Amino acid sequence: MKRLTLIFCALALLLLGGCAPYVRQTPEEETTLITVGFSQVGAESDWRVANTESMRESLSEENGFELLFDNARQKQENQFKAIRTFIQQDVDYIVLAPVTETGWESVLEEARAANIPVIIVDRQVEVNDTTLFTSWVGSDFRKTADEAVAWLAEALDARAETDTDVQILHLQGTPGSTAQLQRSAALEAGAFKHQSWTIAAQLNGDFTQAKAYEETRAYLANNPVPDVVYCENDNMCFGVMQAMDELGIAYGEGGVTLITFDAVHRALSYCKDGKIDLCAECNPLHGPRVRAIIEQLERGETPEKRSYLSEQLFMKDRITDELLESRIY
Ligand code: GZL
Repeated sequence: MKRLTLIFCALALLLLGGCAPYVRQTPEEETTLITVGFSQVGAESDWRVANTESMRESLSEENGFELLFDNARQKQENQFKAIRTFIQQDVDYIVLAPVTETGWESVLEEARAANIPVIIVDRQVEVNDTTLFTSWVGSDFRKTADEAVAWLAEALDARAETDTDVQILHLQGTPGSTAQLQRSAALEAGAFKHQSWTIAAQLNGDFTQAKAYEETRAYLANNPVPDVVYCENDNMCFGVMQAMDELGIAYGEGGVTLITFDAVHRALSYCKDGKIDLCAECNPLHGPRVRAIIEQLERGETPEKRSYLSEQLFMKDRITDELLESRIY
C-alpha cells in the first residue's frame, strides 16, 4: 500500500506542475538504507555548492543512505513544502539548512509529531523550544567576524590610518540569516568602537554575485569610492570586484581594502594575488558531521546539541600554491 501512496504522491506533484525531485525510490519496509530528506537553501554561492556536494558525498548510497534533496532557491516557503513532503514520505531523518532564522516552529512541530528527527546545518533557527531539533552543525559566525574586524583595525593602524576617517561599504547577505546577522553585528560593533570608522552604506547583496554587482554599481554611480568594502561572502565580493573593474577602481594592495567571508578557492586565489586583502573562512563541509550524527542516533546515542567546524583567517602571506592545491572547496 505504501508504494502505491508514494507513487500517487509523485504523480500528484507532477500533474500539479510541481516537480517531485525527492520521491523516495523504495518504501521503508523494502530498504535497509537510511532515508534522509535534505532541504537546502539554494545554489546562490560557491560555498553553497560545496556544502551540497559535501552532504551528497557523505549521505551516499554506498554509505548506507538514500538522500532526497530539495533546492529551495532561497525561499523559506519552498523549504516548508519540502519538509512537509519529506514528512509525507516518512523519511527517517530531515536535514534543514534554514534560509533565515525565524518562522520554523510549526513545520518543526509537524516533523516532531511524525517522530522524524531534524538536524539543522549551517545557519540557525530561532525557536523557543530547542527540542524541536536534535542537533546543529555550523560555524561560529560571530567569532570569525570579530576576528576579521580586529584584523581590519590592525591593518588600518599599521597604515597609520588610525585617526583618519575610514569609509566602509558593507555588502550584507540574505537579511535575517545567521551569517548576515552575526557578520553585520561584528562590523557594527567595530564601527562603534573605532570612532574614525563610518559605515557609509549597507547594501543587500543576498549572498549572490549578480545582486552585489548591481547594488555596488548603483552605489558608486552616486557616491565616493569607499576605503574598505566588507563583503559577507565571497560571491558578493566577486560582484564588487566586477563593478570596480568596470569603473577602473583599484582594489586589494594599494587600492580599496576588500574583506570577504567563506574563503572558497577562487577567493583565496585572488587573495594570493593581492586582489582581496582578507578571506575569513567559513567551512561548508558539514557532510561528515551530519553522517556521524545520524549514525550516532541509529545506535541509540545522543549527539552533541551544537558542533562547530574549525576555521581561520587567510591573508596573502598565508596562501601558498600547496595550500591552494590542498583545498577541497
Ligand atoms: C554561511 C552560509 C552563507 C555563506 C554564503 O554559513 O550560510 O550562505 O557565507 C552562503 O556563501 O550563501
